[in-house]
Amino acid sequence: MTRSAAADLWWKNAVVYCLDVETYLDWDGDGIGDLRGVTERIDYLAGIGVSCLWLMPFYPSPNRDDGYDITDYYAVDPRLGTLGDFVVLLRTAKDRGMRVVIDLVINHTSDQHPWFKSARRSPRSPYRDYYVWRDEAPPTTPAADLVFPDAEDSIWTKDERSGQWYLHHFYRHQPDLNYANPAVRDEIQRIAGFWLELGVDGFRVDAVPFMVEDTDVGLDPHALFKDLRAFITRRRGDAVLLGEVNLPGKDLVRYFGDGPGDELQMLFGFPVMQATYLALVRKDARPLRAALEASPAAPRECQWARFLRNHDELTLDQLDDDERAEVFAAFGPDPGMQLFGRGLRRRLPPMLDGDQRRLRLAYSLLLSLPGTPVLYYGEEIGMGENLEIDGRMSVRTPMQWTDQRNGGFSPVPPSRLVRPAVDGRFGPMAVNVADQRGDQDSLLNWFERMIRRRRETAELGMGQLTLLDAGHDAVLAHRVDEGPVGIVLVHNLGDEPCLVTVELGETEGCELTDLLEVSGQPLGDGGRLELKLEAYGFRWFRLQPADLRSAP
Ligand code: TEU
Repeated sequence: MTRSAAADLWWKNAVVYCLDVETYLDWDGDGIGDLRGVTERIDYLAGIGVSCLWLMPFYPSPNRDDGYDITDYYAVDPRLGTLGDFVVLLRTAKDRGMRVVIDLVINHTSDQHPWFKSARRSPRSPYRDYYVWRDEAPPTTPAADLVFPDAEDSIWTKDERSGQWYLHHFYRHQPDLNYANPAVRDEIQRIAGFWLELGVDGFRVDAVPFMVEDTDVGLDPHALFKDLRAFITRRRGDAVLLGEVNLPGKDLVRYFGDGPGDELQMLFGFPVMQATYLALVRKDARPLRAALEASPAAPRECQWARFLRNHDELTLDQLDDDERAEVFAAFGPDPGMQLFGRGLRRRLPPMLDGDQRRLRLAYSLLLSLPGTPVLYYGEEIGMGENLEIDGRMSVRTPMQWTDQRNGGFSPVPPSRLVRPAVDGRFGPMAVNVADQRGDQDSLLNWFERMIRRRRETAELGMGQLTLLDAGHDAVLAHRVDEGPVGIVLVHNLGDEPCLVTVELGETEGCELTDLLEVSGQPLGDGGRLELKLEAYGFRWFRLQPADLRSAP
């Protein structure tokens, strides 16, 4: 694969970084992060190798679901800045070679959106059918269908004024939009078209599986997304749709679409993410191996988004009850660490008791699985969570820049912060950008080196996965081949060193380059890779014909 060809499919070798504007950096001194703060940190992000930002919702909102309840799709929450600030952020990012995708929250609006306020005023409102209504009392919602069981006992709520019930898969203040209505589909295209025209590079599409109910007679979600993809591609040829589709594998891959992929170019690999946690807990690679075996390769123009957590609860809803209980027991034994009966409201460093070996093993896996890595802000320095904050907000605390007040996030008194900072062992006094910048062995500098190596290894984004036999249940050995180049990776998830022998097949005339450290030629006779892995150790190699020129 030539680098130029890889560039055409930029999303296949991006390094994505998700941040929440309101918790990243408070530039105007009101205790709330803002767009200007993010702009001031673009060089920091470019410096660690981020090539694409994912900005969580920054639109006007009552903020009852942290901005995923929108009242105006064409504006910026005045607490966070202006459209002018947004354009400056975009241009600054682009100047550094960084793309920007934004959250497209189109399953629902806020109940304070003018459309819904009009719709509920009168059944004759032009916006009435922008939403989903029913006359008769709804059936009971199965518990498994309640996304927020702590707050809702049904996905329908009665609107007293009209006496009808309206659909809301999330909170009752988030009424679902009605995709059977062509006017809604037109509105969504206008919204996406507006932000594309401003210069965004695509969208993270929120809550995809909820947008079209299987009871929506005659409405095919895949037709809807083929339509949306065709639209964004007409407006911007290389714009990307990154879908939040938390479904099991067979249903999940359908959202890539048909052929080379004509729906969502990128999908979060929820099944592999969840299996990774089970493998980490068991110190056994087999759950991860099984998930990778069950996960089909993405179509040529599509890509798996690899992640270890997002801004929500760390969902383990695709594990079985015993497996989930196993992860809960190891990583979140206190019920206050668990959420919705399916997830954890913790970040990885506290779950691993700060063990840098295991942390780096986990993120080496994230960076080396075939796919595009997506980091959640603060992972690069090993931030923890603040369990004193309710629900999912425990992992959405202010970014930790220094060991000064509020971690350098804001100059205001702590009581005026948008959200309390983390305290203690994983808080800013111990974990912050400034301290780690100066320490070559810090997690931050480790990430910078590893992300650089990932970006120099485009085969990981373009190539085909083969799982290898390492002879140890604790070791995941895989290779990703693109043309004549094979990237070979071994990860020891166990807490004991082990001798690993991996058959690489025909290697006559090939050379093996150690991509992470200077080491001897572990390539034995007959294409056998033989090496010792420390506890939680990992190695990356490039195997290629000796006469082939390649990256350093
Ligand atoms: O989440 C959709 C959703 O279903 C999640 O709750 C998911 O089940 C869980 O995170 C496991 O992946 C999206 C946003 O990510 C979330 O923050 C919003 O609250 C929700 O949509 C409503 O917009």
